[in-house]
Amino acid sequence: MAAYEPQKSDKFTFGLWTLGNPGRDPFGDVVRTGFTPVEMAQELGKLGVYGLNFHDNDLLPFGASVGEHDRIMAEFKKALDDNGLRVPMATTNLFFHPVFKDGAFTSNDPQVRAFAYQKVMYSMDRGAELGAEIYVFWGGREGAEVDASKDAVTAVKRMRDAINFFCEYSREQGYNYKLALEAKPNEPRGDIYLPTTGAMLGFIATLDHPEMVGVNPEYAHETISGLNFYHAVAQAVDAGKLFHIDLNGQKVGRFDQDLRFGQEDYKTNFFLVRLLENSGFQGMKHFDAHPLRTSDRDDALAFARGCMRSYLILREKAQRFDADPEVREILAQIHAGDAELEEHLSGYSQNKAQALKGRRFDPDALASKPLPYERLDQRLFDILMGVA
Ligand code: DIG
Ligand code: MN
Ligand code: MN
Repeated sequence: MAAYEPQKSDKFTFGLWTLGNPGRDPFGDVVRTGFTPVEMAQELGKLGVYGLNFHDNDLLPFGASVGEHDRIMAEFKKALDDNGLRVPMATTNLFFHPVFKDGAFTSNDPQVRAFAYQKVMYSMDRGAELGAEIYVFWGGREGAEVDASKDAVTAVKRMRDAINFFCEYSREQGYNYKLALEAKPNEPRGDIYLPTTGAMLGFIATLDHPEMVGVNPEYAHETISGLNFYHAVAQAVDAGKLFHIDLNGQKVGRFDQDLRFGQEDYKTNFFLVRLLENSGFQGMKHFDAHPLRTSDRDDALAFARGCMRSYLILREKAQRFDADPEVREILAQIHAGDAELEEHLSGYSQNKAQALKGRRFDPDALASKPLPYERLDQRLFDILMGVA
């Protein structure tokens, strides 16, 4: 097996909108013919990809008849079967059609909110037909440019009503969905409600069925906020809420670039991959990204190969780092524990409180303990750059 060749066991997945992207941007027209769902199944099936994901309208054209949708579903199912691919995740496009210009679940118009509910239920039905087990909600239009137009507390309540409704719908239909909420701070709206993964974790606690709902953090979205994506994912892992993840690349302070995974910031991606691997994450390694506008169809396939290759290289670097003698020596030094004292720091008791209150510390001696973080970080750099 050649090095860095994706395997089904790696569970790499792509959204239909990734290679389907024709390269249009707010300042320029399409530059290439996007891959159709069947072409994606054929091309990505050859690359060891595990599955394809979709928004309803990536596959089923908005406004087409149910009969036409049935025909397309049958064709797509055959392509999936012929190429050994699954559909682990589905989601709804609640952001492209003008009807959602002021939100879907948070729209001021109850008819728009009701239409969004209808669209989600139909899309959940179709996703279940394809075997999807994760249902993602990204509220791209759930936001505001004019806060006078909408009470922000009412907006959160409407989001909660919607997610509670779809939890009940999934249970009543007997679907095996786990719902994954995806945060983004802005774009396309001036400000989007529930803007970070942390905000989503707080929101989930207010739901009727919090056990059914987790998060789908996206690298670009936390990075747009200037946050450390590795830290955001770590909190989701700790909470048992990392149900799905959107992997891509992003520069800080830019619009949502959805770049190839690993294209920017190798170090954060290193710690992210190390966390996913060492925490035993069993979910999909999903790429929510698209080829550069400068890419033709051949280079678009290089984008897909690159997303997976970058992950596999970083996985090997993480193993190399964890096994490195100098790294292990430094971590042993800085992680030197004190089992007896640490016993007092987790799980309250009156005895522990009294013991800590009465304990004598030498702050100056503690402050003088060496922390060779420069040496440690340089060692990581050497490993990432392939000179160690
Ligand atoms: C944007 O990053 C969102 C949409 O692409 C989709 O709703 C979700 C799926 O991963 N990510
Ligand atoms: Mn994005
Ligand atoms: Mn995403």
